[in-house]
Amino acid sequence: SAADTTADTTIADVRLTPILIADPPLLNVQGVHQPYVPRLIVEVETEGGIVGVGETLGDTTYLEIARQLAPALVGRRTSETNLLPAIAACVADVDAGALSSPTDTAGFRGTPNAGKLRLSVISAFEVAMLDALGKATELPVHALLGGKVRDSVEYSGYLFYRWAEHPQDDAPRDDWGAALDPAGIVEQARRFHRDHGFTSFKLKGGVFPPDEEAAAIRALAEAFPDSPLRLDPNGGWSVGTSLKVAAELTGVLEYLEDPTTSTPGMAQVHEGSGMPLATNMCVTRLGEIPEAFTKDAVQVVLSDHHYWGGLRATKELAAICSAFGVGVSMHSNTHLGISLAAMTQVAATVPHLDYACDTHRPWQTDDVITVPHVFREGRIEVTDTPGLGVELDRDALAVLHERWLAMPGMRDRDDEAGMRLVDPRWTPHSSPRW
Ligand code: GKR
Ligand code: MG
Repeated sequence: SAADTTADTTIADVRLTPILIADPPLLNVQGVHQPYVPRLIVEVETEGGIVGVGETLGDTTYLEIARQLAPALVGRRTSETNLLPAIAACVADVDAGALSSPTDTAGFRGTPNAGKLRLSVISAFEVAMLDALGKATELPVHALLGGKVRDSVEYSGYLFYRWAEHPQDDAPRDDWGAALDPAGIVEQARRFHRDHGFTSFKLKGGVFPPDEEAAAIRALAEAFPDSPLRLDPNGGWSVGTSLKVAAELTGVLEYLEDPTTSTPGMAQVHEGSGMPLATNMCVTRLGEIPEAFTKDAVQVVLSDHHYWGGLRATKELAAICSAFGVGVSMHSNTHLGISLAAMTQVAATVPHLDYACDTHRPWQTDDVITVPHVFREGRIEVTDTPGLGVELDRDALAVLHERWLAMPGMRDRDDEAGMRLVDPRWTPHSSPRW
């Protein structure tokens, strides 16, 4: 009845559970992943008792914003996701200190600002509201976004240089071994291919001198001649170095991702090399689009619903990209199954998604859903189950929250601090490393 529907879509309670998830010692331009990474799980419960779930970054700043936003949603309808930015702007203050922190995870998404942090929090609320709304209306989230245009979404195998183990004695261990040279990277790709069927690969660069990373790409090209390949040094190179690597790897890479920082720098690299460039660092909010697109600085934008403010915002971004003939792919951070479900649902609705999406998920041994996803031939099937099609595993959630309570030192991702345990003189690189 109409009364039941109102009860099912009116928000009665919002619960926030910060967690720590295990992460291997993956290397990047800023340092190394620490043994645990914070995430935030959001539950939105309706008056009718329907629970929707969302997941986003869980560092302290994000958590503070979420704590301010959560109570303001009680009494709203789960369908009112368009109001989230305005509500967040009214209720959520962002501590200026957090914005200038060199260790904020936002370092990988350009300069941090209050608006970007709020959007990342909003994304988890939007997803949780859509999950609840989908369950109330018996529709999958993709149907709430206009319906899927594909039945499965392709992901790329995300390769990292890595140590065999973390330097901390009590850190979780795995059986991957170290990958510190081309042979190690190829071996990692073979395991990803064997276990998950990935046929597209991305190598996280910015770790070793560029010619060593180019050699790893060549070795991958030889081992997987039909696979699209990408290299992402997270802005670790100068324009000159980027031009040199781009020239060397033309025809070998599908695209080069954020070789250098700044829109003018990216524009110079593309103009001088013709190499397609992708970014999750220089186009990170709508205001950065006009300069980047008119200067032809980027040819592929890596959307990320956590960064852009949710699933609807991701679709809007994709539409703008399409108007400018710019491609869309998907960026990822360390994440669990709720995020993977949300990424898959929105990716299923984007017409011109011409590249395999990034995901860190295969590196995570934890999850908070009862039936973790399985990659088949590198793809995740787009479920038609109402909402996101996942169920919260409350026991697992409780364990990971206990870990968060027990380890206050891990509540903010800090790759630089991780590296300083091994190299005390390690400092963040404010200028290109190479
Ligand atoms: O997990 O080390 C990492 C990545 O470097 C991540 O933080 C980046 O945001 O995956 C990301 C990227 O594509 O730049
Ligand atoms: Mg990137």
